[in-house]
Amino acid sequence: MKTPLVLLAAVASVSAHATWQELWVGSTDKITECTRTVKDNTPISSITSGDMFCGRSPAAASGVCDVAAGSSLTVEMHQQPGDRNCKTQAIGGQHYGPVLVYMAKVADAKTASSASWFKVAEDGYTGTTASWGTEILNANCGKKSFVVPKSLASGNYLVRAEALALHAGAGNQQPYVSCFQINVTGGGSATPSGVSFPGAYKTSDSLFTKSLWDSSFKYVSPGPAVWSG
Ligand SMILES: *[C@@H]1O[C@H](CO)[C@@H](O)[C@H](O)[C@H]1NC(C)=O
Ligand SMILES: [Cu+2]
Repeated sequence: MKTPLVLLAAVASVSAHATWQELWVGSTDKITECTRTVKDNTPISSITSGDMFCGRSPAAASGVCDVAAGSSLTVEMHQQPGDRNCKTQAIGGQHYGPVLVYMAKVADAKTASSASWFKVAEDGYTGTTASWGTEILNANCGKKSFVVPKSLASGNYLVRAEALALHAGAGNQQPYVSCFQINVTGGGSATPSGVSFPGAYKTSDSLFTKSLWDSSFKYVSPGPAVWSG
């Protein structure tokens, strides 16, 4: 009786899709005040899709959250809108893959529709059990914290959170992306140059051409190195 098991597994993996939803500024829960909320928890169809910019049909938020340069931000992912129950995995099933956070300076965080992104955080894979970024995310109730570099110039930015699930094998990546609208205050003079989305990832990148289930799989960080200021 193998068929029912296969069907169960398929259902579980569908319901395990997820979205980035909430933002914390330091210890203040901003909920979705500054979140460009995406349409639903379905992954982006391809790493070269236009949806790689800020996710699938995002709605601009009414808010722009002030964040002091050098302080902490936390992005938060869950399977269903508004369900922050830590008993439910943030991104369930076997959604193994890195968790990445990018930022980009923009003129107006509420309206920006193009940007040059630099990477501020990455939980990749160190080759051991439970060391995938998505597994670390699940262990932290969907929360990924990072520091807004102290030297970064003040002004409006988009924060782009990404979980890049690789479990479906070579050529079948499942990117989950949302953006957050922030205003960096008290910053320095750094204006790091960046990459575009779509554009930063190529289907020919080694991370995407070999299945993580292959014994010779090696984790190669997608996109640029982390810029820490
Ligand atoms: C960003 O912060 C600066 C400094 O506090 C403030 O003058 C400016 O109005 C803020 N901009 C937005 C869009 O919130
Ligand atoms: Cu999924």
